[in-house]
Amino acid sequence: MTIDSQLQSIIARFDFPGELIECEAIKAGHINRTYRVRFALPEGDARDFVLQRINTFAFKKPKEVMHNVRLVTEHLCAAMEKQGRDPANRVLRLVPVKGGGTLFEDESGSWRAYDFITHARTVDQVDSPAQFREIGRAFGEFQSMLADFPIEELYDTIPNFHHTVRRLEAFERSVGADVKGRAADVAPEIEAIRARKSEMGRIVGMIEAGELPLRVTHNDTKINNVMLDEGTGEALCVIDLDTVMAGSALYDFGDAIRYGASTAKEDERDLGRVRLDMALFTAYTEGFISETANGLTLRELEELPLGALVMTYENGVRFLTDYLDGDVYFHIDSPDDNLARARCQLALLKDMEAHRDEMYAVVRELIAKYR
Ligand code: GN1
Ligand code: MG
Repeated sequence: MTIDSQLQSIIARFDFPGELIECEAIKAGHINRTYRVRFALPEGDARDFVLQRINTFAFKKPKEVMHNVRLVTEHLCAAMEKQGRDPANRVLRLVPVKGGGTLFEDESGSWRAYDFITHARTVDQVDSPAQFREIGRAFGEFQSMLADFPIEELYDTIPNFHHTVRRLEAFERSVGADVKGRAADVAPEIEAIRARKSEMGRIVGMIEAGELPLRVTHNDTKINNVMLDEGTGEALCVIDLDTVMAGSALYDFGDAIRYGASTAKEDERDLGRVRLDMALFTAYTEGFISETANGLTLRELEELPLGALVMTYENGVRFLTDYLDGDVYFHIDSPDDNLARARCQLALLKDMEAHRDEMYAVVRELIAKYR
C-alpha cells in the first residue's frame, strides 16, 4: 500500500520496531485524528500501534497532556504489577520518540504513539446490561487504582473542562455573538438550558464548598473509551487519557451514563427514541460501585445520579455552543450534527429528570450492598 509521505516521515520519528507496512486512518472520537500503523518484525510477525495527532485546538498544551498521560500510565502499570497482574495490553503504553520524550511536534501538528491493544474491540452502543456493568467496573477500578496518585502533579489539560458554570457563561457569549445567525432557530433549546441553570451548577458549588473532593478522574468516560476482550468481553483497557486530571467522581460516573445508558445514539434525530434505560443504569452503577464503595465518600456515592444529570446537560450546552459558533470544536459529518447532538442530550436529560427518584433509590440500594 502507499502511505502518505508526510505520515511516513512522522512515523519515522518514533521508535517503532521493524518495517512499516500499513497505515490506516481509524475513526475514533470527535477530537483527535487516529491511525493504526503496522510493522513487520524481523521474526516474521507483525505488530500494530496507534499513531495520533493531538487536536491542538482542544488541547492547547500538548506537552502537558503527555506529561499527564505518562505519569498516569506509569502509575497504573505499577499498581497492576503490585497486584501481580501483567499490565501488557491492559494499560496504554507510549512509544518513545527517537532521541527522547513521547511527543513529536512539527508544522503538521503534535503526535504521539501507543501500543495497539490487541484482541479487543470497542462498542458505540451497549449490547447488554452485563457488558455495561463490566464497563462500569473498569471505570470504577480506574478510579480506585489512581486513588493514591498525587493529584497536584497533574496539569489541567483543558482548564475548567467540566466547570458547568463556566460552560454556561461561554454558551451565553455564543448566544450573544450569534456569529452564524442560528440563535433564533434554537430558541426552545436555549430556553431549556437557561431553565436548568442553577441546579446544574450544583456539582461545581459542592466542590467549591469542600463537600465533594477532587480526585484523579478520566473525564471522558464514553463506553467506547474502554477496550473489551473480543472473546470474553472482559474490559481490558481504559483508553483516551487526554483529559485525565483533577475532577469529581460524579463526572466520570455521569458521563458514562449519559452516553451508555441512553436508548439511542448521541446524535439520534428521532427524539422519541431517546430515553434513559434503567436496566442499563442499574447495571453500570453496580459495576462502578462494586469497585468504589469504600474509596469514595458516602456523599459522593449518594450524589452519583446528579453526575448523570449534569453531564448530560453540560454536553448539551457544549454541543449547542459549538453549533452557534459554527462547529469549530467537535468534528461533524453533516451541518446539523451538533444541533442534533444538543437536542438529543436535552431529550435524554428530560427523561433522566423523570427517573431522578428511581436513580437515587438504585444508588442507595447498591451502596447498602457494597459498603
Ligand atoms: C469528545 O474525544 P471524544 O470524542 O471521546 C469530548 C468529550 C465529549 C464527547 C462527546 C476533549 O470526546 O468531552 O463528552 O466528545 N472530548 C473533548 O461525544 O472535548
Ligand atoms: Mg476524547
